[in-house]
Amino acid sequence: STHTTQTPELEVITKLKAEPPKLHKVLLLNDDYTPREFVVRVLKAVFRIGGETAYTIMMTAHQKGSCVVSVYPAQIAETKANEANAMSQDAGHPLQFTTEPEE
Ligand code: NFA
Repeated sequence: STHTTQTPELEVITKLKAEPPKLHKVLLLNDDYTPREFVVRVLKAVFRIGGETAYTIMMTAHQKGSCVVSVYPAQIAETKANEANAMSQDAGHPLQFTTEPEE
């Protein structure tokens, strides 16, 4: 937001613009133990990703070490990663999701 003094007599706000939300990526990290089908289940349930896309994201992380799942406003990204990590922990899998700021 920008605040500009227009005259000596009166400060005039010429512009009050909301900043765009800061976006964070959610990343899926590979591990050697979590079953592929469980990864796909979490992607579908938490991130509302369709089965074919979920399978492709899972395989990309499997082959490359990590994969961007989606990009959200920072607080939503954190919540989604926390939900996915809780699902994984509850099921006894080491599967991990992380977040990082978008470029
Ligand atoms: N690498 C896991 C396996 O071979 C599958 C996996 C993919 C795990 C993506 C985590 C992320 N069972």
